[in-house]
Amino acid sequence: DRVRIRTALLSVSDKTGIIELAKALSNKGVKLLSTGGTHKAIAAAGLAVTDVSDVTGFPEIMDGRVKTLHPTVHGGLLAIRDDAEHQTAMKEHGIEGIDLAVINLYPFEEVRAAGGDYPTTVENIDIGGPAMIRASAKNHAYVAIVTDPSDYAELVAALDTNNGETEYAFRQKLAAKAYARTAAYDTAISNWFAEALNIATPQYRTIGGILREEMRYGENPHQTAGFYVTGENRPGVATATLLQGKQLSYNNINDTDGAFELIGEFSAEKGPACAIIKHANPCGVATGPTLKDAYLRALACDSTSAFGGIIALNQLLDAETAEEIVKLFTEVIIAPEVTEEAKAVIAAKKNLRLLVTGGLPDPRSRGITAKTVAGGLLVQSRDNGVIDDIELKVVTKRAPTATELADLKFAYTVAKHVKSNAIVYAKDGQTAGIGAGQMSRVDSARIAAIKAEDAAKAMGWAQPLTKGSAVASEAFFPFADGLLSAIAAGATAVVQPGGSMRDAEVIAAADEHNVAMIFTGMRHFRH
Ligand code: 93A
Repeated sequence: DRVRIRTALLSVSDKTGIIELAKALSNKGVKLLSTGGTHKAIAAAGLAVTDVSDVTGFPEIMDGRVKTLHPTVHGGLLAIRDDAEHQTAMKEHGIEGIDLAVINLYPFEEVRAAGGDYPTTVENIDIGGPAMIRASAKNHAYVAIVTDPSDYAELVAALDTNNGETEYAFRQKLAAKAYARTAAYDTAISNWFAEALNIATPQYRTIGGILREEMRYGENPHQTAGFYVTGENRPGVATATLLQGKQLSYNNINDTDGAFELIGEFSAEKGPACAIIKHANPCGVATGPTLKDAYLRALACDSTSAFGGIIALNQLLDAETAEEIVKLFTEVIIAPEVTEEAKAVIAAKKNLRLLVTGGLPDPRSRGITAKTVAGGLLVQSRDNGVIDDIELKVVTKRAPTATELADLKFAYTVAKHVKSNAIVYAKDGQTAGIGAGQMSRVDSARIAAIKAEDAAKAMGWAQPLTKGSAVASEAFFPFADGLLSAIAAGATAVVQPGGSMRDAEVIAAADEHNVAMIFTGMRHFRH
């Protein structure tokens, strides 16, 4: 099951390490075939290399769209070497076996990420490359296929060890990687189309991505993990630049994503805003006259839980805010931009990770979310509903005041990013108490109220912020009990989707306490 490499075909867009590899192969007496640009680079290095056109007897045509799509190339890659009929066909048509293919594709993903225009992006869809990769990988019984420049060294080492031959197990492994590559490539293409055409229908989307990095471990140390990127052109944890601190962990990435998706709801014109996240749930969110105020107000909601959390900011992080943040142990800070002064402040905390995104995600943008279930994947379009776009319905005798309405919208926006069942109390653009992830809505309401009392004690406030607050429930109150619990905590205004069989009961309970309630008609379950 060992195969001597006599002929190799090199066709690469990313020319990293290709000359060194060509030299090593050449030194082993391997005949090199290559396409236009790759041929030029190898020949320029003074190595003997044959142009694929000389093998096919056909020039590269149509700006290179057709260069390797030829029976001589594909026959050379696909022929079963010890099959008599295949041998006859090879002789009859002058086909030479190709034992090694080194191919990487037109940089579709890079062009897409750089926001290339439509025709440029389309032109970067590689056809011949994936065809050769898939052909070589299918025929891994005889052909070695290398698609990743970081595997060149291992290939050369393997040839060194095995006297110019490749082993079956090695070729198998390379083939597996090759199909992972072409699958990821086509996934990127299909998702680019879905984005370009603004389609969120599952049939037009594929789930998958390119492995960006292997994590040290997953959610727990005994689990393996990797971070796959889909190439979506969206400011966030996948596209951010890590300015300092060690590699993000699995949990960091998950929490940071939650933090930044939440803060994306607060566009610049809404003024400074800050979200502090623990275990993918916010433990404090606030707006403020300055970013520092927003941070301190977010922190006040639950300063105990904020320890070791993730902090997301909706605008340029300045030194004053950074000075406050570094007083607390924080895992990650993520912001659209950071001043040089703020960078210097954060530099003092070596382990603190600082991520810069260059912008805020658009909460209205389409996209997909996915989760695994045993034997499958559940895929849905992003929850891109925004309360500002909803026609709100006042269902109680009393309508909310302007202040209450602002807080209702704020609370509802935060509740969208809290695991169900979610209850969020807010006052003056600051969360007062957050109840997350409970199996019962009443429990979420109660826990949020307890958290608000704890916060008042910790801050030395006369009373919790829930007194005179607005409260949001991300799904309807099935009974009046959850609402009554919120009213008992001091809420004077309520927002919820409505739609329960017992809406009338719930509305009556609100009216009885002179509480203003609005229905959104849009649920924000998050499980
Ligand atoms: O335009 S293609 O889809 N048609 C082809 O026949 C073909 N053959 C190789 N793209 C094709 N390639 C790709 O060209 C390879 O996958 C590689 O990315 C690139 C190398 O071109 P060059 O050697 O001219 O730089």
